[in-house]
Amino acid sequence: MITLFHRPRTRSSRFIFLLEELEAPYQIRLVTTRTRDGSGQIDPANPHPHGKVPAISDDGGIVFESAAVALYLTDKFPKNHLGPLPGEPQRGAYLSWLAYYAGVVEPAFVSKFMKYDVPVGTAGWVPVEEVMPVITRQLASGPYLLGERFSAADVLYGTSFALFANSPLLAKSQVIDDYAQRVVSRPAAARAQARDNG
Ligand SMILES: N[C@@H](CCC(=O)N[C@@H](CS)C(=O)NCC(=O)O)C(=O)O
Repeated sequence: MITLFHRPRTRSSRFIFLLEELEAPYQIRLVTTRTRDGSGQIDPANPHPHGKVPAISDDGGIVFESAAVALYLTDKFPKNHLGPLPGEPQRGAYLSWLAYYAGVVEPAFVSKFMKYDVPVGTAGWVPVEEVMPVITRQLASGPYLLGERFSAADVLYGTSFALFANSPLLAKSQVIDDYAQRVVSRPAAARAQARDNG
């Protein structure tokens, strides 16, 4: 049984979406986290080393960080084909998009939000303005990052772009808007929404 350490309306919400897609057995453990306004506290029950969400426990084994949690879950629950397994042709692409999300996409958006100039050539990531054309080009070859195949990578990217839909952080793009809508209009997303408060 998977336990998802979760705070509503945060990065852990999309893991309810993923668990619903996977039809995996899971329970939600609500935790508190620190918040930007300083009102929240790390919850000692949360196994994430910085008290962030998401984290999961699987019969005592702990997995933290969104990309790792996504990969762990799609490997463990392969029935609905949410992630190519070792040996499948798209495995490398899948791992790349997950790692790119954690190592490039998120830092790029946070840099922009903080109005930091990305020290290109030094930082391991690049500005949002370099990231988005890569993703848009990728989506030209299919409705999802892996072409015709919907995967957990789309849960990460699609929910993020849906969140930024009206934000100045994300330049208007029909391709990205359509993609985000395609992802968040899936029935599992609605089921996840209904469980977001635990
Ligand atoms: N790198 C982490 C980021 C997780 C994260 O920052 N989650 C936020 C909620 S959206 C959080 O727990 N914040 C509390 C804190 O920063 O202490 C991941 O990708 O899973």
